[in-house]
Amino acid sequence: TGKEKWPRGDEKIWKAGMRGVDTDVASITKSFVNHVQTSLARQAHNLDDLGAYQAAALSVRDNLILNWDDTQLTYTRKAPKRAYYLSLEFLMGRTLDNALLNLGLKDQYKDGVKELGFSIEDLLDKERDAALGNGGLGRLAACYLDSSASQELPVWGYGLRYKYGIFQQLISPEGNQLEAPDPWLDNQNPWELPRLDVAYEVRFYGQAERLNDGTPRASWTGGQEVLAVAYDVMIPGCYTKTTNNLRLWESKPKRGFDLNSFNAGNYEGAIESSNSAAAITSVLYPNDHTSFGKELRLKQQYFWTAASLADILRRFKNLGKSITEIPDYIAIQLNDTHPTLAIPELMRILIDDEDLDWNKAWEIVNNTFFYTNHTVLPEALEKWPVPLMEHVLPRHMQIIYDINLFFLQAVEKKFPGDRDRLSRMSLIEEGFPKQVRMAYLACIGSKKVNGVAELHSDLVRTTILKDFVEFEGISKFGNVTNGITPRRWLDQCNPELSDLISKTLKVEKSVWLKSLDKLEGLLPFAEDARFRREWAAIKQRNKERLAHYVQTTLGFTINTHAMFDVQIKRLHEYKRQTLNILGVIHRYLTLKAMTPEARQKVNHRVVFFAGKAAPAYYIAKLTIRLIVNVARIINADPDTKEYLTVYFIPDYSVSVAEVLIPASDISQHISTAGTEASGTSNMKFCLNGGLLVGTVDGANIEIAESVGESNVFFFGHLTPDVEDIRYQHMYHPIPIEEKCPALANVLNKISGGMFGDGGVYEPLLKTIRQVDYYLIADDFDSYIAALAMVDEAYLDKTEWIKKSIKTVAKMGKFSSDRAILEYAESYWNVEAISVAK
Ligand code: OAK
Repeated sequence: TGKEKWPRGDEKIWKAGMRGVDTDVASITKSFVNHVQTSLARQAHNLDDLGAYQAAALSVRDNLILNWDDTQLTYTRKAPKRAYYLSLEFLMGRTLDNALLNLGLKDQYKDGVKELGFSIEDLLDKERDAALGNGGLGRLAACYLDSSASQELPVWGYGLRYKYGIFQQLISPEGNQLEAPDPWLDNQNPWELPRLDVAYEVRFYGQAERLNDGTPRASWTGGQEVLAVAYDVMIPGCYTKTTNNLRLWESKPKRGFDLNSFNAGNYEGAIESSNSAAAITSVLYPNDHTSFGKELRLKQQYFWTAASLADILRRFKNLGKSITEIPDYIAIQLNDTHPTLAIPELMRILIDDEDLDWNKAWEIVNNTFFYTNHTVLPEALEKWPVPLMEHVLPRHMQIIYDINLFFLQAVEKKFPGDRDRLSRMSLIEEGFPKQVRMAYLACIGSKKVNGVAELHSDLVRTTILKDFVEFEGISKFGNVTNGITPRRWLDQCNPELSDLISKTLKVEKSVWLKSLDKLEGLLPFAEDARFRREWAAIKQRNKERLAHYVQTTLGFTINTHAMFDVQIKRLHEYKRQTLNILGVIHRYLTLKAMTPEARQKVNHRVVFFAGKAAPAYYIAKLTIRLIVNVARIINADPDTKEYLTVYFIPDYSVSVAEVLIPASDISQHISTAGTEASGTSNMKFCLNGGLLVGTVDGANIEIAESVGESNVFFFGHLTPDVEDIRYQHMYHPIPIEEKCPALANVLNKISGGMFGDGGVYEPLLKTIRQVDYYLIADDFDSYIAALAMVDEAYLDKTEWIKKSIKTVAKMGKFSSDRAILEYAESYWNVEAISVAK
């Protein structure tokens, strides 16, 4: 009733019971043993590393839960404006190490488990990644949660609890990518709290009928109803009590199964409806930058946005405020267009359930949502077929039509008679079938729209949303350059470097990890020879750690005295892993043509690739096959293998990235100019002292502005030229032999069978020889020249280390703390709020 006395019984006894694990080693071991025996029902004599990991996790979790509880209570009592980050993907990776570091308990747990006969590293290694995302967009969401908690911002994430995350990647002996399911929940997940009592009904299909009673209301009935059940994941901030929440929804049938069908002997029918409900959150779609228009995907999007909004509004209603005050208490960030249905859904609630008039409802919606665009690639821009929408979400389709009508009326008023403009800007794209343009809906329904790096935000303003800028004014369209959390991407993945930085700056980690600009204090140490030696020694040990990983997982022995050159990211034509592997072949051919004496002067290089391809992306999979087979041939060539080797590391993941990134000397971010919205791994490499080889694209540009252009190896054509070059490809093509003989030679070697059956690669080679949409041939020579500059620079080890130090020193801007504070201050109007100790 809300009027009951709290707590029941004697408050003192309650308080005495509410305590976490004390942070001394003795208390930690006690709690560990207790969890082994009671929570896990296991014993000392049969406890393996997995069990020990679980016990450690449960013990750490005890403290997280108490912090989480205090945080949520503070939010409830103080009722600040809150922000909600809606993302279909959260690529969290592992949690235990991150939680230990954020709580400042790593050393104590290390000692504690050691006393009990375990090594903390072995335990950390037992944790499976929570891989509920494809790539950049999902990992960014995870970094933003970490930063929100660390900066004490009242932010919750909302997503889906997929039973299967991103597929596991296997590589067949021929070099083909094979996909296997990722049953990440099979060992139980200690980091989630099932909230079986927090559940909402979500409807699909059925009939929507306008009431036609002088209001815009309609009734939506029938169809399928499923249940959304909440699972909460605690998000600890760094050296703060603030522990935020990530709420993930699981779908369940509303009733166990249909008893009527069951009793009538229709067993399959009874089970089928229950299976169809469970299917909604069964698997993450493994597409990155492609939208397929599949019904189940649409159901995922609606299921998640409807449950999240219901939950957000229930919390808001507990405040006892008027419904029109929603924008004073709630900001909702849409992570790309995937949650755009939240816009018509909030309209539906305000109109059909709350009985507001259209304009009032639209004003509330318009002040509540914020939309971030993460790509300008046309194939990634979501469009939903109108017939599918009408079938699955009939009421929302009506609302979208109404939004469109009022919107186009306003456009017509501002630009009278401009029919072209109306059809360009319509939420409905004409065609067979008609389609709903989700980016446009997200744009007009939001208070602000932003891109994720300066160049990208400019492209959003001048290309895909140009008409909308002209109509709504430029001030609605901003930029928030992405960031990464320095907790995971420096302190956790590179502990030695993090310790050296603290020691050198004489600043506590609790301070500089949350004010990353402090890294600038490293600048003078670039001139300190002893410091440089320590810096280089750490890089060397990180290389050895990576070599050990490769040795134990793949069985290869790596030359750790070579330069480590890394490209790890989703496989995509625009990211141009092909350019890299073709460059490798070119280097190999050059080495082969040298005398043994000449070769001795060549910089030794180990090239690493890792990344997954969407299962249906044929060309991307072919690129993997090429890389694997080039590696097979080159690594076995006695003439050159000392100077050049290539590895494809299978099953790329957040935790694999944590091993690869600190070991790199250079990394490659070589997208065709104008195609990579931002990139975030570029930031991770630089923060770990690796230098960039890159195109003038995305956040590479801002990184170079910060660290100095002399510390980045740029190459390739610039964004404004790309369109003209593509035009030339179409209408005045130059044969590749003429345009780039070096590349033509490489392609011919592949066709000729140097790396196995050349015919296999024809479809891939054709994309370059014929259309070359991503400008491989146009950029090849300047790419090879950039790599030559890298070789040249690497000869002078002292200068190289100076570059590395200066780069790290200037990376402060790229902390996701800076980015999330920009969202909080300039977009959401949400303030930090501290949780009493
Ligand atoms: C995935 C699916 C649809 C639309 C965008 C994406 C995506 O992952 N975009 C990536 O977002 C990252 C975070 O903003 C950027 O750093 C990448 O450049 C961008 O490709």
